[in-house]
Amino acid sequence: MNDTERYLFDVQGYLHIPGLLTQDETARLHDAARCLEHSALACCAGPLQWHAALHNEYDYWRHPEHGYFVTKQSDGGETLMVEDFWLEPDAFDFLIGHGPTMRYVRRIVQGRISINNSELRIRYPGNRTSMHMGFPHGHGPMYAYRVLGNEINCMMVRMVYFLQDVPDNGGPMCFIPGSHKGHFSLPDGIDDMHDEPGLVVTPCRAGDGILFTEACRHGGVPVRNDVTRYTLHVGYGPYFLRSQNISTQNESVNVTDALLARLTPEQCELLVCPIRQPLTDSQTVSGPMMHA
Ligand SMILES: O=C(O)CCC(=O)C(=O)O
Repeated sequence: MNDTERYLFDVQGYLHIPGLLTQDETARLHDAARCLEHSALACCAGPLQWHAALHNEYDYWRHPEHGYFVTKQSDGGETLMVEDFWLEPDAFDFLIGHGPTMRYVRRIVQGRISINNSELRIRYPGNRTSMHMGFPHGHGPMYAYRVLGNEINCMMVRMVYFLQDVPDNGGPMCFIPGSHKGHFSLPDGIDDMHDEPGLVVTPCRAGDGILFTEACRHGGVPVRNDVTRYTLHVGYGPYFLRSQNISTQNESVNVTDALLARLTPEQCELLVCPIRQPLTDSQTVSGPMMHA
């Protein structure tokens, strides 16, 4: 992240990064995302296996072999969400500690960093992502945006990888720039995201990234063409933040022995911290980790 990018990130609360992934990486991830969609949909045909403890409005299925979580949500059209997508071997592994990404994240998260969130979002035609965060929710301790000692010092941030072109009508992300520093709630009576004052829609090309602080108000405008949108979302923050996936919020990050065995020690350190011990396979995939 150069000084101009840092300036923009500070002013806006997000940064559009063209060409973050190579063409080859993007194509491989897009193919892998579509394969994962098939196994995730098959998973959803099975019995319901999980009820998120903190968000009991979400029903989850868990892949019996690889251990990732799948949920479906409907806002207009449907979203299929696969949390901990890199538990599916092994096309996604290189994103754990991805050099170009880490060079951005290290400029805005200080000290030891870990990954706290990973989602494949599949947004079908008609679907939108409702606006969330901004003041006051985004100012909470886990999402805070601060500048300390002349350095940006964020809590949770997210990198989104675009695996295909997402034009204006393809359901791009949208932001309220500057809302990470806002002090007032959205005025009453605004029900449609397009009516939110200051909304900026961010169409992207395949391989682009968007980095944002969770403090910034954001969402995704409806998919109005007939193309399913595939994006990968990875959350980073100081090492002491626990999982920010909905399925395992504030618990340990969901890893399996199989995933850790194929990663480098540096990659493992991003997922597993001394005070954030992972649950082992025997505690997880076989069932005792299930919530009531
Ligand atoms: O991709 C979208 O449509 C919205 C993404 C989002 O809300 C998030 O990553 O937190």
